Amino acid sequence: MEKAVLFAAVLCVSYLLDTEVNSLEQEALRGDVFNATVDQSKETDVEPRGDEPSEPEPTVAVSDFETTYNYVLSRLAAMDQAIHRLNVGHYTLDVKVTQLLDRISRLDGKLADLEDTIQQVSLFSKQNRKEIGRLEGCQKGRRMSYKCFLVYRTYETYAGASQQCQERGGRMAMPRDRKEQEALAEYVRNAFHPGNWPVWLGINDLRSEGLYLFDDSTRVTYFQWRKHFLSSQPDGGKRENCVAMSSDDGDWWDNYCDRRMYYLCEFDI
Ligand SMILES: [Ca+2]
Repeated sequence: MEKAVLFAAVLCVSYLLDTEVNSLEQEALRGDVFNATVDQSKETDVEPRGDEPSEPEPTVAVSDFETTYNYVLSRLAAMDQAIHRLNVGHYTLDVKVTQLLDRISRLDGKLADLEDTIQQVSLFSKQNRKEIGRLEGCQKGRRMSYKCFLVYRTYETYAGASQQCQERGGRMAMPRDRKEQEALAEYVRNAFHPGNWPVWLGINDLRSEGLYLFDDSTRVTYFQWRKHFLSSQPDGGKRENCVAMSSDDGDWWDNYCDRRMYYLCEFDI
């Protein structure tokens, strides 16, 4: 009885061992196949084992690689062509930029010439205006032995009148003695008769109150202030620093310099 039980146990253990060994062999076999696949993917000249699939997997990998390789080559060729076209375009652009710079340089030269011409024309224009002003002053105005007076019937401040006279080639009227004062008074009276208008002379005490200077900064020595018991001049103090002549009697009045009125210019003969 004991022998029978022992024999059964030995059979059972033997069966279990066989089963386990078969299982291990199968696992080992799968491991070999896996290793062989990996090796063949690395080295294509290794022969596959007889009981394994021989061709598909390595062939597919090589084919993909070739396809990718060819694609990369074609892209490189396309890029090479694109770079060539860019180089050609760059060269063309460079030539055009050089041509454009040449044209701009020539235009700059012409523009400089044009500016010179405009400046010359402007200078001639100013000189002509002065020449015309001098001719007009002596043709239309009051001519004395060495200068001419002319009245202008446009409203200007003292400073504006001074500028206008100079642009016409003259200066503000500066009666320097009794003879000039009387000639100027007669001219202005006749010009506005029978009206009475104030007209700027080139006399002011802008620099120092009470110190009257002509517009060319020379000292005034002869005066023709209005003398009247109601309104003797000058009476404006520091508020009124520019001098005008009244056209009816030729007397002088001090006025606000910003007041706008007619003005007298004088011109050298
Ligand atoms: Ca004054």
